[in-house]
Amino acid sequence: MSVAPETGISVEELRLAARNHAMLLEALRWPITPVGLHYLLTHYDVPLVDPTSWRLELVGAVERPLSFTLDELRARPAVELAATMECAGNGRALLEPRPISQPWLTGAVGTGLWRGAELAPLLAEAVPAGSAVEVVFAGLDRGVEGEVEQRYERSLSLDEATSAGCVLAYELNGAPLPPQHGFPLRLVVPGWYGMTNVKWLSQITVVEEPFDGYQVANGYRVRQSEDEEGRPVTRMRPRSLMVPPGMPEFMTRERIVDRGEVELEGRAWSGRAPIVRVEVSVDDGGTWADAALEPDPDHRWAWAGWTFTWDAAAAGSFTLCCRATDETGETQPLEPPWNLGGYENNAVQRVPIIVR
Ligand SMILES: Nc1nc2c(c(=O)[nH]1)N[C@H]1C(S)=C(S)[C@@H](COP(=O)(O)O)O[C@H]1N2
Ligand SMILES: [Mo]
Repeated sequence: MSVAPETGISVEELRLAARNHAMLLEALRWPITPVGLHYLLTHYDVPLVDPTSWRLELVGAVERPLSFTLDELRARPAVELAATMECAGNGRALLEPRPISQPWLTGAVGTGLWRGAELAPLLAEAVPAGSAVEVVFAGLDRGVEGEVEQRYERSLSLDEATSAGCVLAYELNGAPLPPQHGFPLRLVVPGWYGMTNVKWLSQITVVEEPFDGYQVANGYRVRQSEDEEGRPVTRMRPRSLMVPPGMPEFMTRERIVDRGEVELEGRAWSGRAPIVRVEVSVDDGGTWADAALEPDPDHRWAWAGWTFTWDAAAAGSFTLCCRATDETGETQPLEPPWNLGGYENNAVQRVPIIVR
């Protein structure tokens, strides 16, 4: 991963940004993100998959290797899971110097209603060997990254794979998965950053040594330089976003509202622990006041809504911010800690606004 001195966005970054779109922030109004508005991130190409010949293989260090057709998976007991998913690189383009990769601002997030078969009982039926340590999930997409040709693959510890509530999803928001979100099957790991939610899933391999594939050993590590081993990116840090209030100016997208009470609203999530507090600042993080938080206890893994009434009594220019705190006590920072890959930037969102 290279790092840009503070120059403009390159054609390569623009090419990535035009393929991998963010969620429009006004879509925070929906508790479940409409499919076309969910963010999208695909490292290589979206594969064309023939669902009649496709199989999910569960192999490796297991007593009983298993193979499923799509119909066989659909015939198993189904679960439905509302889960917020955020790309680990969300906020990358706001770091200085800018790590060169998909140049996300703040919108690489969405909440899907995923339906599918639970992973844990499938693993239990295969009976992992006593020496098994991890489970590797492989997609059908291929590419070259960091000069390594690979399929997109990520691993989880056997413990996490059986206890995290993972779902092998074949539906999103009540319809079969669309091609770009992983048709015919994807892994959904509630609470983890997006990279672990492997799309176009075709093989699950139980292994007896820690997996050292590119997306685990090289990608998605928090480190300051290439020679550092760093630590792996795992669960989503607390974050909140607001629906941009009022109306935008076309080019700058600066917000414009009329004087008086302004209803602010947004969503907050953390993959580590439930959100316990959201605060709003109308003076660029100088002072903070509590927002009303509306978590949905039935959907722990989906973002929680929040609202705040701002009495915008005086005309002028303001910077609105929001910040979330989860039950571990972790709060979003005002300034993002930098790392080479530009991961886990959960710094508070800043929304410039003119009151007229
Ligand atoms: N097979 C495969 N799975 C993948 C990816 C990929 O490129 N290939 N991208 C990952 C990353 S980095 C993210 S953030 C999420 C994005 O999921 P979405 O495009 O459905 O929003 O998928 C993950 N799963
Ligand atoms: Mo991602």
